[in-house]
This record gives sequence, C-alpha cells and structure tokens, in this order.
Amino acid sequence: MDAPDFREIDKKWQDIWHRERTWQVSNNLTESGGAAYVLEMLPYTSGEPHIGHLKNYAVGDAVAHFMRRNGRRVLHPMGYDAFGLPAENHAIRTGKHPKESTDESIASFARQFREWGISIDWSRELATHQPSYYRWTQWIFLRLFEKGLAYRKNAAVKWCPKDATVLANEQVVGGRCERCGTEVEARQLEQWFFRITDYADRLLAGLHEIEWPEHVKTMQRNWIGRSEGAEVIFSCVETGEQYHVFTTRPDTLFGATFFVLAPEHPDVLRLAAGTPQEESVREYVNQALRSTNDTRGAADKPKTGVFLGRHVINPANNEHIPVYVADYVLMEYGTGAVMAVPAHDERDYAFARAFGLPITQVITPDDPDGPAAGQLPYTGAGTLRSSGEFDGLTSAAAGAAITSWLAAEGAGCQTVSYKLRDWLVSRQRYWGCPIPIVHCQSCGLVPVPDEQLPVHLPDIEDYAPKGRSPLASADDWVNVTCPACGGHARRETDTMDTFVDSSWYFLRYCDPTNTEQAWDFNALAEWMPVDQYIGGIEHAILHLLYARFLTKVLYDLGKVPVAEPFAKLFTQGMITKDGAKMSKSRGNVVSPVRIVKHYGADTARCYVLFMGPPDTGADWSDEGIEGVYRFLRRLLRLGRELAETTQAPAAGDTHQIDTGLNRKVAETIVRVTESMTQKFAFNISIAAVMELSNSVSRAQRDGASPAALRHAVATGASLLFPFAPHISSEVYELLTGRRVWEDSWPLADMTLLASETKLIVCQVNGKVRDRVEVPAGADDAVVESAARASQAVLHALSDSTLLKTVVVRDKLINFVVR
Ligand code: ANZ
Ligand code: ZN
Repeated sequence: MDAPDFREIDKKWQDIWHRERTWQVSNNLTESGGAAYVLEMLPYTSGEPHIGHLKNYAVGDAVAHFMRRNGRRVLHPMGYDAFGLPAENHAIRTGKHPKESTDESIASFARQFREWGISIDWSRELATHQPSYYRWTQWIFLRLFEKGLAYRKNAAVKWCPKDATVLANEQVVGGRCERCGTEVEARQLEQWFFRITDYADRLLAGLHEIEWPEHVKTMQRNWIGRSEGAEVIFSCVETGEQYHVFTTRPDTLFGATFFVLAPEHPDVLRLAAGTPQEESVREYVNQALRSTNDTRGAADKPKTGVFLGRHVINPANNEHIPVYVADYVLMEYGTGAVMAVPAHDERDYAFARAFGLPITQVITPDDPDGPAAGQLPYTGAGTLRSSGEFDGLTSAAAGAAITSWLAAEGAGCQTVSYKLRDWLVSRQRYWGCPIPIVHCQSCGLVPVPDEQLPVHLPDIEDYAPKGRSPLASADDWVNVTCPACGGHARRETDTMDTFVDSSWYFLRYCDPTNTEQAWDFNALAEWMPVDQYIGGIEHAILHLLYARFLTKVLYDLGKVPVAEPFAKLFTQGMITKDGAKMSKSRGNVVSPVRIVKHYGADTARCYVLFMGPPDTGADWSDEGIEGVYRFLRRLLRLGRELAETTQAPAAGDTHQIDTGLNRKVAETIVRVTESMTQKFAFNISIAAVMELSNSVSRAQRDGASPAALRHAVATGASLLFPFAPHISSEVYELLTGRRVWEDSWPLADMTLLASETKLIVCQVNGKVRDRVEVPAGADDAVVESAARASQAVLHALSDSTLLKTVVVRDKLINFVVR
C-alpha cells in the first residue's frame, strides 16, 4: 500500500465535500448552535503556496473541525490578498498583465487548498483585486475621508533621480536604487495618510479585551510607544524662532547643555544659512538623508553631527546653548528636536564627549554609595541639584513642578508622545486599489460619490515607473468631470497600500455577495468577532494593528458591532530546513505539491503539526515525515482488517484485555481533547492517537474481541479527523458505516477511568516502606488510609510522632515523623 492509495482516498472525500458543500454555512440567526468564526490570515498570492501555508491552514482546519464536532456552527472562509508589488514587477519584466499572473497564483492556491482537504466554505471565496471587493475598500476609504481620518500631507520619500520614481524602503540597498544603482535622494511629496494616531490610546486599551499571546501584545504596545512627559519650548537666540522638544525627563531641564535637530528637520538648512558652517551642514544632511540605516538612533553607535552656528535659550536658566544637527535624533519621533542632557542620557553623553561639550550633573542618585554614584551618565531617578529653586526635590516631584512652572511661563506643558506615526497609504503604483478621489481646480479634493464606485483600475500598457503613478498616463481614465461642479478634474492616480485591502476582508466574509452594501450589520452581529485568528508572527505588528484600527473606525461609525476584530490569536512557528529559513536562493525549499503527491494530504498535514508545538519553529526532517506516513498506513490497514474480521477472538481472557483497551480509548479521548483545548498542542493529540494504535496492535495479538478493537480504531480515527480528515473518514466509514464529521466529538467513558488504579509509593521520612494500590485520582484521605493498611508502613510509624503527611496525587505519600 503506498501513496497512490492515499491519493485515491483523498480524492474520494474531497469530491464528497465539494459536491455536498459540506463546509458551507448560511447566515441564519435563527439556527440553533453557537456561531463560531475560525480564520487563518488570507494568503498573499504571488507565486505558489509554500510549506508555511500548509501549516497555517492545517492549524486552522484542526480548530474548525474540532469546534464543529463540539456543536458549533463554524464559519471558515478563504480569500486572496491579490494586489501588490510582485505582480507589478513581474509585469514590468515580462509584459504580462498583473491580473493574469495574480489569477494564476490564485488558481494554484485554490487547487492546493482543495488538495489539502481544508474545510473551506467556498461560497464565500473572495480576492481583493476583484472590483466587487475593492468597491468596498474604496467605500471604506471615503468614510475615513469624510471623518478627516484620511488626509494628505507632505512626506519625505526616497527618490531615484534616474528612474524618476519613489522607492519603497526595501528597494533601497546601501543608499542606492536597487534597480539602477543610482544614489537615492530624499524628496518631499504629497501623500495620503490614515490618522491612526488618533486611535493610539484605544489601540492600547483594547489589548486588555483580547486573548492574544503576551509577546504579540507587547510588540503592539512597543510599536505604539506611548511615553508621558513634557513639551519644552526653546527660542533661537539669533532668529527668535521657537523650537519644541519632547522629553520624558523634565526634571533634568537645568542639565540641558546643547540642543539637537534631526537631519530631516525642515529648518536645519535655513538655520545654518549664512553661517561659516553652512557647507558642512549641507553635506552632513545630504549624507544622512541618503542613508537608510535604521540603527542610527542606537546608543552604542559612534556619534556624528555638525554645529549649526546657532544657539537656543534654555528656559530654566536662560543659558545660551549650541544647536547641532545629528542623526541620532529621528524626525519621526517627538518633534524631531531634543534638549540634550549629557549627564543623564547615554546618547547625549556620548555626543558631548565626542564634541567636547559641557556635562552638568543635575540629579544625585538616591543611593550615594550605589554602583551608579559618581558615574556619568546616570540615567535613573534621584534628587535634584544645580537646579535653582528645585534643588532637593525628587525626580518625580521635580518633573511635575518644573512642568507646571513651564506651563505658567508659557514655555511648555505636560504631554504624551507616541512612536506610532500616521499610516502612509498611498503608493505610486499600478497594481493596487484606486483611491476614489478626484482633484478639481475649483473644488479641491472631491470624493467620488458612493453610487459611482468602484473606480475601476484601468488596463494599461506600460507599468514602468516614471516618477508618478503609472495610472497618470491613462489619459481617458484620468480626465473626468468633477462630481461637485461638473468642471474638468483629474482622478487621483496613486493606489492604496495593500495593507488597506487586508484590513477588513474578515468583515466581507460575513456577507460576501452583498451588492447593496459592504455587509449587512446583522451578518456581522452573527459572526464577529473572529473567535480564533491564526497566522504568522511576521504580521504581529502592522497587519493586526491596521485591522484593529479600521475595525474601531467602523465601529465608531456604527457599521460594525465590535471594537476588536480578533478575540483570540494564535501565531504559528516557522518551519525551517537544515536549520535555515527556506528560500529559493538557498535551494532548501520543501514544496507542498511534491510532499502531497508523494505521501498524500493527511501525512503532510499531520507531519507539520506533529513536528512540535505548533507555535514554535521546527526543522523539517524526511525521517519524521516517513514516521507519520507509516503510522497512517497502519491505521488504514487496521481499519480494513477489522472491517472484515467477524470471527470470534482467540481463546483467552478476552474480557480483561477488552477492558484494558477500552480504558486506553477513554484515556486517549481525554488526552486528545485536553491538548486541543489547551494551547493547541496538536503534536500531543497526534502522539496520543499513535499510542492508541500501538495498544490496538498489542491487544489484537493478545486476543482482544473484534468489537473492542473496532471501537478503539474507530475512536482513534474520529480523534484524528481534525488533522487527517481523509484517512480518518475512510477508516471511520469502514468500521461504522457513518461519516465521521456528522458524529459529535467522542466522549470518554469516565467510569473506566475512575476504575483505573495507581500504585502509590509509601515513605516514612523519605524512606520507601511499601507500595499500595488506590483508584486513580484518589484524594489524600483515601491514599493515607490505604497506606496505613500496610503492615510495613505501620511498623515504621510505630513509636513516633506524626508531624505531617505529604501526598503527591497518583504517585506517593510520605509520613514525616519525629
Ligand atoms: C531630555 C532627556 C534627559 C531625555 C534625560 C532622556 C533622559 P522615550 O522614552 O522613548 O519616549 N528624544 C525625544 N525625541 C527624540 C527624537 N526625535 N530622536 C531621538 N531621541 C529623542 O524617549 C524620550 C526621550 O528620547 C526624550 O527625553 C528625549 O531625550 C529623547 F536624562 O529629553 B529626553
Ligand atoms: Zn469641482
């Protein structure tokens, strides 16, 4: 028996599920049974599915099946994240329309999902590049636009002067254009943004409402990066202009001995103009703008910078302090300017040492003999000194007092700062969702009316970037009449970031064919939130944050009944090969197509779940998959054999053997059920069924009755169904004549388990005196009385005073005596 057999079985069941639409669910509020929504992140359709996809959907499918068989009505849909750069780059190289290569990829994904036997409700299939989908992406954009949550502003972008195009960060390699090697420049261009920063606090607060892995919540918190502190205003001595800084340490204000602007700060060049430093400032800024080094803010990087030839006034002591430009200050955080306190900040300290700037200690560590005493920089809290009227206050008290004083003087205020930036959603790209806005000379930005949606993505000939979106050359499409005044207007030619498409697809699944609205509110009320979301850790930040943000916006608009989209999250670990990430260039890619062809779908699915706990990474092993393959073949063979055996068992004590096997069955049900509900330990579930099948073989040799053997194998198949749906269905049908998914999840016969006994080690002062038998799970009192019934124990206890007894359930009792 080999894989061709398995593949026939795969096909047999897949055809049934397909024909009977077994996994299709309707929106039906009256139907009994709790609705459950199980969702894996939708695949990004460029190229072929890889083994990581198989694992993702095998995990989700196991959850979906388990929930169904526990009485839930499960929504388990599928779709494709179809817009994006790879298809467009492919089009530039080959001339093939991005839609063609994307649809090919989608077809391949869909075929493989079927071949893997994933239990998908195909009636809800969607793809984000279909006009019937992106019509509603545009509709959502317009709702944000109406609320002022979608807006335009200038933003620094990386620009290749030769290709005349904006580059994504990942297209800049070593400061040069990935395509032509030209040095990249910075440019200010008008871009579209979503005002996600308005939701920063609610995105933080919402984390308390959801059951997500703690490390993912931490990543989201760090990304949002909320810091409480003060804004302080410094005035330029020479120009009188005011500069705001954000600081988390207003208590250190008297120690600010210089001032630093980020190279991207818009005032840097103007401030330096006319000073002797002008030329070196210009050089420094250009150099910094070209570099894409994102570790430039790190504490241990050597500090570079240039004096601007200007000074600002420290509002605390009116001292004139020099202004520098330095790349350790980032434009994206706070105000892009800092008051530098070298005595108490590591980066400021390193800079001051490198540039010979004064270092004034204003905080004394609380522990004068502690390791920090006398050592600078001292970054902890303490007591103020050299700070005028604030001397002697603690850091906390001084921070509050100095902030109030600044507020009274009009030189600052208390504030909160976030690392989170507004979401830049426009792309100068073809293969994306058109932004439904027109630019009118007289009316400005005009939304395309809802009833004119979708704004179709036009077919074009030439996708090559030309310094503007390729759509700009589609003249017929670009030129329109203004919906407001009827005058001449031009369409927005940028397209949306593909993250917008994937930030709301889970809503559309609830009502995927609605042509009147994006969804019916009641459909969402039935299914949302997603009960269990499953995906890769690489989406822990952006995708999940964006989806949470859009859900909150739509919730505020009364369009969505929940403020958090994903009640529970599971992140699966990566599969490596030979210890390394799989990649074409390394040549270590394991192709699911080949594996499924060779071993059948169930072996592939079981193996990726059996490799280890699904949330941790694991290395691919050819022996490992062979082992799983053998196990499934044995299960099928047992099923076939037992389906045909009717004769009585060999002579012997059948009853006792049967009871032993039945107990093993009950135990296995408990183990599999527990490992499925706790932490998705599917590897343990599968291992438990493997053990059961070993017990079956043993019991068969020992002469168990066919009925008991059949019961054991059928239950094993039933328990394995969430992982190996084809072979399990086959074996279950052979033995019971029924369809396994129509039967509910097996229940353990607890009376069998209760009658199980355990051998308890009896100790007196740690010394083993005897062993006694008690029912499994017996409580302490039962164990103690059983132990006291032992002569050997009684003897050891005589003539002593009992101090206490220690019982380890099912294992041991120790009498501690004097
Ligand atoms: C003065 C000061 C004194 C600071 C001191 C720290 C210690 P977090 O905690 O991450 O919010 N900072 C502010 N804007 C910055 C920027 N754009 N680029 C680089 N650094 C910036 O960090 C806030 C602190 O980081 C701020 O508080 C500021 O330095 C610096 F003993 O101000 B502090
Ligand atoms: Zn107009």
